[in-house]
Amino acid sequence: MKRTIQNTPSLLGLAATHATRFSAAITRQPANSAVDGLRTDNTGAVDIELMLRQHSEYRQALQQAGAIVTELPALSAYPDAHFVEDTTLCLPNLAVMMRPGAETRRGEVAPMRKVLSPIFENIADITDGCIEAGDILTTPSEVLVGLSARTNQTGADQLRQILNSHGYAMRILKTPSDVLHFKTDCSLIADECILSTQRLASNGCFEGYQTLLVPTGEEAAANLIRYNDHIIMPAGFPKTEAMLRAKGLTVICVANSECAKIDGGMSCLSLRLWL
Ligand code: CIR
Repeated sequence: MKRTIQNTPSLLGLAATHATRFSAAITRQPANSAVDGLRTDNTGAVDIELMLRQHSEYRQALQQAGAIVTELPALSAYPDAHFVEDTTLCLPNLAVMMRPGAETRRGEVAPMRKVLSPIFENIADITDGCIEAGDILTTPSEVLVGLSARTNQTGADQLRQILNSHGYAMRILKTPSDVLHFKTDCSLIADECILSTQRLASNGCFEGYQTLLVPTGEEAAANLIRYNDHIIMPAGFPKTEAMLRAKGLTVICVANSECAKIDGGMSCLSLRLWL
């Protein structure tokens, strides 16, 4: 049964599970080459200085939410490498290294594996097909994977095998065709509540969850993160911000104009984990 929250702040209360409660985060400094990051539309030149300032604000927001942040050095050979989320699915006691569908991004994975090896007891690798973790939404009870131009059935099937062998349930869904990643259009905002665009939620994929729809015209606000008891969202979406605050959530807004030009949002910029 699909439920839509009307006015129940208590349902969005304190973060309690591995899907919302973390202690650490990993980010990577944008390289000067980030101006050449992959993009679907040309919405203007990227201002690298401004991107660096916005990235620094993003790290501060994570710290304000309680994260110990490790900032990795820029990788100039990989213009999209600061979108660290796409390289790895992090779960308690398990990291799964992705195999990006974008060939120019495949080389980002090995350096991240090196960083994570001392942290995770179990590390698995996607070796067949392709999958980017921007297409993966972790909830307390399952892992949702949206097939997209970057994530195919073969990659998703291999991930399912890995996850099932570690006791995690996984469900395969579809990302709308004109949307880059599954999580471009949705976020977990509380342990049982998903914020989604209408176009994604309308296919019924979130049945069983409380769902909150992003106000029309603010679809780009659907990608945000819940980190402990804070929501970190992009600045410039007043209706979404007001809606979340009205539900009792503590919101931090971070300017994201420059990453947005190369299709990056709040979740892409960090790996969230437990140390
Ligand atoms: C790309 O196209 O791969 C990057 N320019 C943006 C990646 C955004 N990552 C994400 O949504 N998880």
